[in-house]
Amino acid sequence: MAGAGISTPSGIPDFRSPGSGLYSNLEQYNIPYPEAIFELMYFFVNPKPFFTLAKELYPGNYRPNYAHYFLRLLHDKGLLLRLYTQNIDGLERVAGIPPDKLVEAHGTFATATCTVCRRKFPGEDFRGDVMADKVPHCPVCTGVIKPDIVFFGEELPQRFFLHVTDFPMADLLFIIGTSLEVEPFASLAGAVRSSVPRVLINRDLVGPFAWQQRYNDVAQLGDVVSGVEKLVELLDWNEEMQTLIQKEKEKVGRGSEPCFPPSVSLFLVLGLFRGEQVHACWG
Ligand code: CNA
Repeated sequence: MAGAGISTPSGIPDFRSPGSGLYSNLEQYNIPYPEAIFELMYFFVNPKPFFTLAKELYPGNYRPNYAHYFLRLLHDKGLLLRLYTQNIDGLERVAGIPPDKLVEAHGTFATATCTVCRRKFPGEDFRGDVMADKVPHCPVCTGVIKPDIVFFGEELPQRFFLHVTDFPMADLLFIIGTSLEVEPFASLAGAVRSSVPRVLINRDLVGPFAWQQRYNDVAQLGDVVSGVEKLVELLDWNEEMQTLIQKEKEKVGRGSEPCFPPSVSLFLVLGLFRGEQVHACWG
């Protein structure tokens, strides 16, 4: 499970970090309260603040970072059952995680829908408008176009319901860079079997790690990238990570080859922390 905190090292502000988060820097959006930016009723009256944010987050502006590539490496090793992300920046796709391994729970800019005639369009069609600070309009009926980002009160994408079968099957859950404050996403943290270790990599304790720890919960508090780096070091995946990142930088090759018994080494590392308190850190 991932949230805005995996993308702050790429330069995209999250919502709730005091000082740097979007909720602390709302002057430019000129909205009455933070949530208004994702409220349909507000959007219909004044779509500009949302498009100011959309301009910032539109795919193409940012690059994936170490944390995204760690998730990609899990996939390359055949270890990633599914990545549930709340992020709308598309960096998981850019990092090479295939769409069938992804649940973009709060939607995507990859597609957009006319709010009047409901026609669907590729998000890319409106990139020019968004970058030019224009509210995009439907080429057919002139209605306002809304990227397929889930607003408060809207249905989550159908794929979100994959959680019903995914979570009971998981044998390890990473929760990275999220405040676990947005439902129903946040509740997924409680959907794995109680014997399954949950690993939080985040600046602070959140959700059940703060109020309902399990004996086998592990928390690596601090910066997401240094937390993931420590894990990669303990797993002895350093070289593979470097190779993957280098390959991606050069935009050549197919990424790392899947290799030898990854699940064994992962559990060995976690085994080191079994029984430690939730405040325990790696390294
Ligand atoms: P949030 O509520 O802003 O929480 C982010 C969490 O990550 C907080 O607990 C932070 O302390 C933590 N964090 C941030 N940066 C770091 C870091 N470098 N190292 C360690 N921890 C860090 O964001 P959530 O994702 O939990 O909230 C859900 C909202 C935010 C979703 O609806 C998203 O669409 C929305 N959002 C997405 C993006 C994006 O796509 N990149 C950006 C901003 C907001």
